[in-house]
Amino acid sequence: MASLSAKTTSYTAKDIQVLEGLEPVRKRPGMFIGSTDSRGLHHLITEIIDNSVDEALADHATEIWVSLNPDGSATVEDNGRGIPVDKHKSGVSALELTMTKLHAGGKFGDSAYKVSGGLHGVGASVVNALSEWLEVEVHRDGFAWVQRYKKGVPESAPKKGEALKDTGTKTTFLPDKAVFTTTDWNKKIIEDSIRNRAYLIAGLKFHLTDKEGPKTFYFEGGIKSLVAHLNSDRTTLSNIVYVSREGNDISAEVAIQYNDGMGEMVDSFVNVIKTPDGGTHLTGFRIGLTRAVNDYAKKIGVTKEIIESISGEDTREGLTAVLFVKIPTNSIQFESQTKTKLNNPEAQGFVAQLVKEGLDTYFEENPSEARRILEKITLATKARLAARAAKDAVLRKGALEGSGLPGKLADCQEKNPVFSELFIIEGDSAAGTAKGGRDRKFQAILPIGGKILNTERAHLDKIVKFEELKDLIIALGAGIGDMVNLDKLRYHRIIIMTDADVDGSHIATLLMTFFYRHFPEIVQKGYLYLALPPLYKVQLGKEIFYAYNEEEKQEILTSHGNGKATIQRYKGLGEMNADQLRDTTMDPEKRTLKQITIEDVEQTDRIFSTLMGEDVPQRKKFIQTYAKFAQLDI
Ligand code: 0RA
Repeated sequence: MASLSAKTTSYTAKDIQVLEGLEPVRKRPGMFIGSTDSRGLHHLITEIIDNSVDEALADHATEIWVSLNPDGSATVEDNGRGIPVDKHKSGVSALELTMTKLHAGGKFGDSAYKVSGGLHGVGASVVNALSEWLEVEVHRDGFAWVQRYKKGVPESAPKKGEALKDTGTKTTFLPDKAVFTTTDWNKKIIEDSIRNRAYLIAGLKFHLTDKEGPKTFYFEGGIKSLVAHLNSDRTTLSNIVYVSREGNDISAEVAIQYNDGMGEMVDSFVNVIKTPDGGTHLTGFRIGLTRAVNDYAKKIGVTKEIIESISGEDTREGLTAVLFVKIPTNSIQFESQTKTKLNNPEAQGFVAQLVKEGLDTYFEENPSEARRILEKITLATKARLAARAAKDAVLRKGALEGSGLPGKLADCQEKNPVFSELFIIEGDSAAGTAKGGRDRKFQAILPIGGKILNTERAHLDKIVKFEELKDLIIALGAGIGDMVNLDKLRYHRIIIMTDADVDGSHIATLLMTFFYRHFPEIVQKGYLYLALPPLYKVQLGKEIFYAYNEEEKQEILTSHGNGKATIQRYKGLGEMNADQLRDTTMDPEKRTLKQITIEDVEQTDRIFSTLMGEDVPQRKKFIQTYAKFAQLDI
């Protein structure tokens, strides 16, 4: 007892020291991890993961195991060298210093490219300070060593355990509920950061285990695999061009592949941290791309007039690319607070040169693919020039014809867009009924007849010539293409109303594609909706009920004792009269609308590409799989 209490006493003195060291972290956690919400919570786990990733980048670890445990703790284990456990000159083990000293800077083994540094690189000690408890187990020098901490304070020195031959580090920690507003792990966030890291570090294998079991993330091809993944649902125009180079204080890898679509997907990373706002490395990438394209265009005799008109945007139509630069932690510069935009000036020239030379070589060695890419780019240029002319014509036409609004539009009286609704309705007859059922004060009606143009792969020049889309663009009032101005949008509720059948779903999808591609902000702001007309009318005696799906119909029947019911299945909007349409689908007091959101832009993009692209078998498979949700959940 006496010796135990003596030990406790001796640790109390040190406890105070440790506490003093980590006190600022517990006092102002936000200063170290940004926030104490879910975002801050997840910084803890990425910090620990990135320490293992550093060990992999230094070529000492090949596998990382992450588990989310039933008690809310998380474990990160690697097969690296193991954190050194030998005593530092201060008499404390290197392991304990790592876990208790703020910015135990430079760490020990020093790999040049600490992945996390400069961004979240706060060190394991911060995670330790913000954990109810943390346990670290090191396998090294032929033994297991274990040390436990509470809120950053060691319970004892590292304890030597059983003899074994392997090496590695395993950290388990329980985030402190007193610090965080939530301590629930979000698997998607963790999975995404693991997947990114697995893609960026070719050959590193991750395992993520939770109550649903283990999942492995391993991509032999590194960023080439990531580009292949991003393009997996698309028709590609070239092989993946891959180039890499190591400089003195910077290294870069780039993978590039064109597809036949119109979108641009360029992901950039600095030391495995995603830089969604780009920065100097991305600017360098664009410069290199434009120069290589221009030079090759000259070489194959594209006219001077076109070459001079090629814009950066044209070179990136259908471009999928991943750009990964590594810069030593202590010289990374990010712009301002957000830390999502790289600012190192040397990155620009370095990446520009790498991309230029890489593409020059690729074009030279693969003339038929190069020609295909150049054809696509020059087509984009020509279409852009044609669209500008056509768009000007559309706008002029609008200005010339009085109010300029399309003849088919039954507009509302309200002029404030905040209170105005536009119903885009399939078929003239349903639109006629809706005109009878609307409240003309604030509800406008625009009929759309049949299938509209598939805008997934149409250039703007074709779109503005397509009569019904032109009418829609003019009715919206916000312009089109590079002139979109949402301040001029005439309605803040745009409601697509189609029949509840296959054709109706198709038309709704085409319209959603149109908005997603040309007015993404309308979707982002939550202005786009689907109307949900009922599927059944159930008449029981004098009472009328509307059912919006099979279950509701059954419910109505059961709750009325399955009495004598007349059931009408609406095959289309046209079968309802104006009152019914108003009561079930249009009246804000009674209707249900499905708001179209962009939950996950990339996912949505993929769904649209699959639904609207040319890969018919793929589309069929998708529709069969998701038919039930296609209308509701996109
Ligand atoms: C410094 C030196 C050495 C290993 C590590 C750090 C190390 C740290 C972490 C953090 C998570 N996993 C880790 N694995 C290793 C070893 C130096 C040597 O053995 O020469």
